[in-house]
Amino acid sequence: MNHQTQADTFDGLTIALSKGRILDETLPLFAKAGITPLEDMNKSRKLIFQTSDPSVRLLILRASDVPTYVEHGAADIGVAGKDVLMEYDAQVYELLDLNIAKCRLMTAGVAGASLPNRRLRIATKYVNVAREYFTCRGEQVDIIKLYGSMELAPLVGLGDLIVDVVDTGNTLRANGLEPLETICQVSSRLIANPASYKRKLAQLEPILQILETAVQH
Ligand code: PRT
Ligand code: MG
Repeated sequence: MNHQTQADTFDGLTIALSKGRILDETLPLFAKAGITPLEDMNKSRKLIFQTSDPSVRLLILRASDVPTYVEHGAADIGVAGKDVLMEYDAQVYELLDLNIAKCRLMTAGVAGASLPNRRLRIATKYVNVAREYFTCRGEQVDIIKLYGSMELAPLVGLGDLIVDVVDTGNTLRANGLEPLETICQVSSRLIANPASYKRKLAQLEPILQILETAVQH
């Protein structure tokens, strides 16, 4: 099903990306497939970018909105972290592990602190991931939903533990926290709208082949 607006007459390939580390690591991959934005995406305030390939355009979204745009066909393909895909469970195809923006979903708590002997409170933006993780371990917890700066929460008594993505762990340590358990490894994935994948396969296939080769080397 395609929910694009009447005003949107573009019939090429629309690719959803997010600013920051995913953009920085994805653009060199798409460049190998001949797709380069016509202006510097990190400097511009625009949200839609034409590329060197007139039949391909790029969208810049919040990382957590990428699966939603792709699920609804507003973007044909996109790049999203496995953490985001696990949390939001969008109906999209996961085509390729791009092996970029790698990190881990982890639990973390105040360094050296012992956990209280009662039902734990978990502060996180990954509420579904956290609930499933603790349920699988047979632990009943209360989840507190946050939208960012999770590292602050346990320092001021909002939750006993956090669930967040961790790369070097420097942000945790800078805030007096320590990483505890790894929930899973995370990398960014190329995702596709199922209908777009069938309808635009001819345009997609050569791009997929180049990306596949690029991430193997
Ligand atoms: O910022 P916004 O709320 O819009 O969204 P976001 O923070 O989810 O987006 P962004 O661009 O920061 O991250 C996009 C994706 O990058 C995530 O969904 C992950 O898949 C992936 N990724 C890889 C990371 C990291 N590494 C990472 N280190 N996302 C976030 N971080 C954070 C980490 O939580 C810590 O606060 O970066 C900070 C530095 O990490 P350390 O451990 O190296 O100190
Ligand atoms: Mg961020």
